[in-house]
Amino acid sequence: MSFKKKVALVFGVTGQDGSYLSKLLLKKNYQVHGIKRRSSTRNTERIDDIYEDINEAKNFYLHYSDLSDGLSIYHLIKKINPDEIYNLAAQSHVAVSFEIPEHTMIINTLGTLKILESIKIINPKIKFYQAGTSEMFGSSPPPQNENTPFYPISPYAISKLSAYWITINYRESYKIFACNGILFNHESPLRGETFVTQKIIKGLINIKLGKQKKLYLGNIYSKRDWGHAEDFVEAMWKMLQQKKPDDYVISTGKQYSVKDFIDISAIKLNMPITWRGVGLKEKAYLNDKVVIEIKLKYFRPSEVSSLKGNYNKAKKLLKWKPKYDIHSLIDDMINNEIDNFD
Ligand code: NAP
Ligand code: G4F
Repeated sequence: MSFKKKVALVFGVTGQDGSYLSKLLLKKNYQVHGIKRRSSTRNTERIDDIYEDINEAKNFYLHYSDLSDGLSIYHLIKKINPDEIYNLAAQSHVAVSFEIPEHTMIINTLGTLKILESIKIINPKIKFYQAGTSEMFGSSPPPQNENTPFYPISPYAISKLSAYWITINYRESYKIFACNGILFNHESPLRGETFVTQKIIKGLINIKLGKQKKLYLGNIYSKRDWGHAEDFVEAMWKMLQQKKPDDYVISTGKQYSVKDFIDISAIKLNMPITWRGVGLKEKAYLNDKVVIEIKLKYFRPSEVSSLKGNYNKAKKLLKWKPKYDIHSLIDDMINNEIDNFD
């Protein structure tokens, strides 16, 4: 008996989630195609290890494209004709979206439209996953679930909410198996360096080992529901294996402030910091030396102050729950950073 290998196409393969998802799919014996965009420096660091594994490398293919380039998206989908498409590609930084709102919309919103329109024309049987976000809830108070009203308050969140509705529209109008994941923050050792968790971990370790004097941050009182990317990509895959397409909140159900994240990390690193001052003058001290300062430039024009997801629907229908908690997440990030410290 021979089984046909499933084929997946991953947009955003070079990102944090793209790397974890590709590895998961390869373990499940998929053939994985990834879209990478042209850049002047290498952008494949997060997936280089796949090529080093002979078994994985033979099922892994990279192609150049870009979410701004509708024709290349169309031609690749036609050539590969995958069973499943995961759209993880995005201008994913909320603060940056205030600086480049037009680009954020073009990539996050119209890019999603380009993929779905190609699926509609080429093969509406291709299943589609859209990377939605808890940022879409914006100023709607926690706990947030699939029925919570959306109130996006950044260009990023608005671009993603529009992509969310485009995905639903193609599901309802053309019967495409299209799902929105509404994922709360998820981190890992592969998290980009300008997101707050990785900035804190790297900053504290650099300070401890004498490579950096201070860490500068913005609003340390906003609260997030932080999970681990390894857990969350499994939920993406599970959504596409259901009988019916649907939308799901994926989260841990626990909430911590940025300051909590700093304090937990500092304790784990054996750095007994103390806080003094308020507002922009609040500072963290280590042995009477200032190690963390607050900088106005890291504040956003509008801030999502409180996110905490209720993932009951995913637990019930996808049989999904997170394995990592905040402690095992931070341990993983710290251990990885220390192992790779140079
Ligand atoms: P990430 O690390 O920033 O990765 C984004 C990916 O998109 C990268 O591969 C990037 O390529 C690619 N990309 C950016 N612009 C592109 C373009 N114009 N054309 C093609 N590819 C482009 O993000 P992530 O944390 O893995 O998140 C994955 C997705 O989930 C994103 O859509 C994000 O918005 C969404 N999301 C993330 C979280 C989270 O907490 N991580 C939560 C909810 C939703 P380069 O490597 O070349 O930059
Ligand atoms: O790490 P962040 O930049 O993540 P944010 O804005 O919550 O967005 C991430 O999660 C979303 C899901 O909810 C994704 F859709 C999105 O793609 C991205 O992955 O900031 C977290 C919090 C914010 O409140 C921010 O204001 O940390 C605060 N913060 C304080 N100081 C900082 C800093 N954020 C960053 N990036 N840098 C700082 O220095």
